[in-house]
Order: sequence, then C-alpha cells, then structure tokens
Amino acid sequence: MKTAIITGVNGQDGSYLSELLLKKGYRVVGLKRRTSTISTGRIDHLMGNENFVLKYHDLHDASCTQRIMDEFLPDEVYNLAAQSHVAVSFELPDYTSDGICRGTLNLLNAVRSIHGRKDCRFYQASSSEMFGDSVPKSQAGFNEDSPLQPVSPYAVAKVYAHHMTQCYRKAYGIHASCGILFNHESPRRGETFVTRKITMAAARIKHGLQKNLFLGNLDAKRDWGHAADYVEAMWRMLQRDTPDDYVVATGRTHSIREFLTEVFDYAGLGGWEKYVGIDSRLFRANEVPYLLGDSTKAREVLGWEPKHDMRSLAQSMFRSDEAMIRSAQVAY
Ligand code: NDP
Ligand code: GDR
Repeated sequence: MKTAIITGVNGQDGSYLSELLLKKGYRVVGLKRRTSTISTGRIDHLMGNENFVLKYHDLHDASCTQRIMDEFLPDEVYNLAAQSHVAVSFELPDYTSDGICRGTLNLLNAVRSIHGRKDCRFYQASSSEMFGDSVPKSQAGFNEDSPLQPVSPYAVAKVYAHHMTQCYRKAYGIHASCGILFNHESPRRGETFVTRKITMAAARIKHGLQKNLFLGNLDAKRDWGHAADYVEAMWRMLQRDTPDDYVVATGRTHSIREFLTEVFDYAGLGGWEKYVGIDSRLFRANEVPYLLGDSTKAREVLGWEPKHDMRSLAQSMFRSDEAMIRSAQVAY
C-alpha cells in the first residue's frame, strides 16, 4: 500500500485528492493546521476510513514537518497548503510569503532528508497567478515556458516555491513536479472566492435570504475548471518516471461578468444587473487581468483531459448551493 501525505487536506483540493487516492488504495496522511473552530467540513465523510489518518501540521513549523516525514516515510507528498487568497495576501504579505516560501522549503528539506531511504515524490501546487499581468505570446494561452511576472505577494511567493522545487529537483535528483494550475472551482470552493460568492448569492437571492451582491472588478478573465478534474492531473504527474512541470487548464477563458450571467440566468433570476453592486474596496492593488492556459503538454504527456467547462461548473455550483439552502429550510 502506498502512503501519500497531503498538506492542506481540509481545503478544496485536499478533499478531492484524498478521495481520489483512497479510491486508488493509498493510505492518506492528511495534514491540517489547528483552528479555533472545527474546519473539517470537506473531509468529515472520510474520517471513518481506516486508511485516512489526520495529523496536525503547520507550514510554519519545520520540526513538525520533519517528524511527520520520518514517521510515515511517504511515497508521495502533495503540498497544497497555503494562504491561498490573492486579495488577502496584500493585507498579510509576511504571513502569506512565510507559509508558502518557508513551508515549501521545509517540506523539500524533509523529502531530501529521507531521499536515500525512500523514493519519495513531491508535488508543488504552483499557480497561474505566477504569470501575473503578462500577455501570452500565443493565442492558445500561457504554457510552461511563458515568462513569470507575478503582481501579488501570493504570486511572488508561489514563484519562489516553484523555483525552489525545480532547484531541489536539479540539485538533489528529487522527483519533484510543479502543477501550474489555472483557477479551479467546485461546490467545495471557499466562500470568498468570486465563483462561490456568486453561486451562493444567487441561491440566497432566489430564496429570499439576500437582496444584493457586491463585487469588485468584473472585467478580469479566468480559465475556470473543476477541482475534481484537476486533482487527477496532480496524481498523474507523480506517476511519471521523470518529474516535470505542467500547465493544467481548460483552454477557455471567461470574464467574471460572463460567469455572473451564466449563474443568474440558470437560477431564473434574469439579469444580474438588478442585484449586483460594485464596491471599490473589492478591487485589488494589482490585478491579473487575463488568464488562459495552454495545457497541451498535460494532455499529450499525462493523457489528462478536463471533463467540465465553465458552464457545467457554474451550474453544478449553483445547484449545490441551492440544495443546501433547501435542506436548511426543511430543517427549520
Ligand atoms: P484552499 O484555500 O481551499 O485550501 C488551502 C489549505 O491550506 C487549507 O486546508 C488551509 O487550512 C491550509 N493552510 C493555510 N495556511 C496554512 C498553514 N499555515 N499551515 C498549514 N495549512 C495551512 O485552497 P485550494 O484547495 O483551492 O488550493 C490548494 C493549493 O493550490 C493552494 O496552495 C493554492 O494556493 C493552490 N492553487 C489553487 C488554485 C485554485 O484555483 N483553487 C489554482 C492554483 C493553485 P484552513 O482551512 O485552516 O485555512
Ligand atoms: P484568483 O481568484 O484571485 O484568481 O485566485 P478569485 O476568485 O479570488 O478572483 C478571481 C477574479 O475575480 C475578481 N473579483 C473578485 N474576487 C473575489 N475574491 N471577490 C470579489 O468580490 C470579486 N469581485 C471581482 C478578482 O479581482 C479576480 O480578478 C484563485 C485562488 O484560488 C489562488 O489560490 C489561485 O492560485 C488562483 O486562483 C489561480
């Protein structure tokens, strides 16, 4: 039985990846940080599985990282933990950078320390935010060779972790791969990211629980896929004989405005303009205006294909939020 360690296991991607690996027969050691309120909603359904082990860990705690690595001698490590909100990273630049940079380095050092004893493979959650405000040279979008031009503390930190992962791969022969994932969402997406904020608001407006929705920049464009599809690509990267970096994206881009239209029309609410206001406080100090990913390499080398597009994603997120409201109404 293979053992995989997943940092940030209770996040959106951690929960889908855990399900995938458990289905494949892995023992999953999920790492979560201590929080003052319970934060295991996305993984509660896995707690009864005897192959699922939950441990406390924090990106900022190197000794804990090393201890867990020595205790479990994993076959695979997926580094998904991060303060992952771009706008928040402008408010918490030190905290965001420390976690992503130092946390990734701690993990790489721990993997290196068991290198002779174990063929341990490492996945780094790199991000399309690293392309920042640059413009793709090809109409197909950004690929693995596109220049990185990060414009937020979050993205700058992700570039550091990306390069450090490549550095450890070259210097020490560690099987370390970076997935440059474009935005991926799901019904489990955090409630402050724009897609989920929109689907929750539409469901609440439809059921009379909310009147308005305030947003920032509606013109930014994102290449949105489904998280369940994207964790499959992470796993495939670590099954290759050779470590490498891969862009994972749908190859389609849409504005926030288009996402809004899709959700509000699907909800039967008609034009979103009746409900949505613009709040200048929700604009960012620097914006990433346009993201489109060219995942040709992942498709050709990993045999990976996304199953969802923006439309099916938006609709499934809305249906899930509406179902949650309906079940709450029945309960009360
Ligand atoms: P989430 O924000 O849903 O999950 C992040 C996880 O990291 C949570 O479990 C969170 O714990 C944990 N975490 C945060 N800070 C610390 C810390 N100091 N120590 C330990 N754990 C911590 O993100 P996603 O699941 O969406 O993303 C997974 C990874 O992929 C992240 O690194 C993200 O930056 C990256 N990424 C995401 C993309 C996306 O579109 N979703 C695209 C590209 C990259 P808690 O619940 O307690 O906050
Ligand atoms: P992003 O996702 O910054 O791309 O990072 P987010 O959903 O936060 O923003 C997408 C775009 O929507 C605009 N926007 C708003 N965003 C939020 N959160 N709230 C609003 O009210 C709002 N109004 C407009 C933003 O300005 C932006 O242009 C996500 C995260 O998952 C990162 O961790 C990951 O690395 C990248 O995707 C790829």
